[in-house]
Amino acid sequence: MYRLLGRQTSGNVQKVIFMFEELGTPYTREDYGRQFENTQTAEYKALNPTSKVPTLVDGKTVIWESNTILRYLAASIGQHLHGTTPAEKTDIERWMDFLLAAVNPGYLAAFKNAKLKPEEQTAESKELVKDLVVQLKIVDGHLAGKDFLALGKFTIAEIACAPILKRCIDFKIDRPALPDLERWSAAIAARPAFKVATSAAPAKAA
Ligand SMILES: N[C@@H](CCC(=O)N[C@@H](CS)C(=O)NCC(=O)O)C(=O)O
Repeated sequence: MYRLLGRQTSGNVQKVIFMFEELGTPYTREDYGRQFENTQTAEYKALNPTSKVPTLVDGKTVIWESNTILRYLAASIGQHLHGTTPAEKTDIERWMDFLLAAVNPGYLAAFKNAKLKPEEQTAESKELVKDLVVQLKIVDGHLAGKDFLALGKFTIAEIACAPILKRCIDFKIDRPALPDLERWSAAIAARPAFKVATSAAPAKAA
């Protein structure tokens, strides 16, 4: 049985729950991170030296970095959610990498700023949020006339990107309408597996 370690409120943990629920694969999830204060222990660090969540344990194999976990699960049990050829795979994976490299800095800044008054927000964080809008416009432009990020089908690009991009859309930030991104996000959010991933369900017993 796969063991997923990570609190459900984490967008990166939600990606992995979303994947398992799409696959219909049995797994257990245990609450780790933030308020559970259990990721700085030697035991957890031996599994994941970053002390971040998620971590996936598959027998003797331990995987961390949410997008790497998705690639691992796709290769192991979810080939239909990935491409077949190297060219197909790169079409999918570039959006996963783009999420981490280009979207994530502004996403984290907007996430932190949402809890602060405007006067408490740093100039640097405001610049990052402006850049987030630039990145979201790129995704919006890419999705014009398309239902999916890559290959014309639902893939691990959607599983990696949707939990985070939905939060970006929901932030109260200064941005134009992003109709194609919003349409795509609403369609992915309507999937039962996404609803399970983003609901506040307690951890299943390990
Ligand atoms: N790039 C990593 C980021 C992991 C990460 O930053 N996780 C956050 C939650 S989204 C975390 O562990 N925060 C500290 C905590 O929950 O204790 C991944 O995608 O897995």
